[in-house]
Amino acid sequence: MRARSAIVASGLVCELREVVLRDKPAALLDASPKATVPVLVEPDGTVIEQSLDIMLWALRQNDPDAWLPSSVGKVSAMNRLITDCDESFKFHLDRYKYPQRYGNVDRQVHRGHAALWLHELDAVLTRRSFLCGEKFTMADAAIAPFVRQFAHTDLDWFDIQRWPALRTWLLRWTQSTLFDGIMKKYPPWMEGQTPVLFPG
Ligand SMILES: N[C@@H](CCC(=O)N[C@@H](CS)C(=O)NCC(=O)O)C(=O)O
Repeated sequence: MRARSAIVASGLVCELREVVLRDKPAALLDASPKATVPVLVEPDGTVIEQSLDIMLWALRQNDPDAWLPSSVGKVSAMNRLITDCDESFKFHLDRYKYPQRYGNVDRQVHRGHAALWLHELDAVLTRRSFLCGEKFTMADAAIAPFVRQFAHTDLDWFDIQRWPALRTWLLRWTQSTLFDGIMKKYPPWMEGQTPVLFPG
């Protein structure tokens, strides 16, 4: 979702190869043995295998909506938010979602830790409409997919939390045309098929 968002925002068009994670094609493993998605292969064969790097790759070429921060201070603010998301929130989110994959940890404990950060985000979003200001930027696009995952793990619980600003922010994103564009489903890629373009 991160990579697709930035590609849509940049106006670039890529060939998209949808991968089913339990049946990874050899071409993915050849390009990127670490075998996670997304992976972007540039025309010269350079492989980019981190979602954030793919976002930067796209937005540094073209950023018509100014998703990238415009000052050093804003870069640090964005990096701090994304690092908190990827290093701490995601750790607890994974254990809240899949306690059995982590030795049957207590999912409520991890939900509690993750929720502390969501309280902080709600406080930020009470002061401004989006994470880094009054417009949607890379920080929102990078973080919203994980907040949505958290919400959908137990929607009834999420909905009764006192996070009005966070909920409004999430809803604005899930009701956007950007969200529709990145959620479009594609059949799994097969060797030799006609290339599928994204956005298509
Ligand atoms: N840090 C990587 C994480 C990528 C990642 O973990 N992707 C998941 C899917 S969202 C994956 O490919 N998992 C491998 C698997 O389930 O086999 C990034 O942001 O690109």
